[in-house]
Amino acid sequence: RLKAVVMDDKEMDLTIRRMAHEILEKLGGAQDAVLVGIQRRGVYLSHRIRDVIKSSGYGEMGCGELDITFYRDDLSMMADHPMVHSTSIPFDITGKDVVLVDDVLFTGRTVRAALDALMDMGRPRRVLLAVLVDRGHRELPIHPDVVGRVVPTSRDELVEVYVRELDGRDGISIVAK
Ligand code: 3GP
Ligand code: 5GP
Ligand code: MG
Repeated sequence: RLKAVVMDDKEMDLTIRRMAHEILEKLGGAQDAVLVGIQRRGVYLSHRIRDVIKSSGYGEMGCGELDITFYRDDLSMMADHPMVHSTSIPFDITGKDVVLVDDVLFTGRTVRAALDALMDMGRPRRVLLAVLVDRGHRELPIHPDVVGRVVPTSRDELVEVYVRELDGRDGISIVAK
């Protein structure tokens, strides 16, 4: 089932640190900017990025969450109709730079749904997309601004992202579905 290890815990830590600094570089600092993590692992990644930015002396960015629930339970079809289910964004995003954070970018439909939800909440000045893994197979004109690793995959593969908060360890693997 395991096909390849993409990153171990040390590489993932370095990658997240680099992504945090790339976000700072693209934003020109952290002022008037917020992080919004998408569902489970994107939320933990957004917290990691916030912590790196804070410990680099750029202040504590606000962190929100978008909880996206798929209304199909067939895993291979899950990405077809992503819907934003519930959200916790405890600040006004109008006029802010919003950094959307997700673990894996695949078809882009989740990000599209997330953008819809964001636009319902306010009018961000700008939205950037940061993803730990871009596995390809886009079905919409959505492109990440900050990428941890481009991982070419086939459709019958799955990228498993482990975060210590949920999985007890950090890392990324490719597995056969
Ligand atoms: P995660 O964000 O916590 O990683 O997409 C919803 C959840 O389903 C994600 O949780 C993701 O890990 C998991 N998932 C695993 N494989 C797939 C897949 O091929 N497509 C989709 N849409 N989700 C997947
Ligand atoms: P998309 O909507 O771009 O097709 O899929 C993005 C969402 O589905 C992400 O939030 C991600 O969690 C999940 N996803 C899609 N493919 C994979 C995958 O191969 N591995 C993991 N871990 N998540 C995936
Ligand atoms: Mg995700």
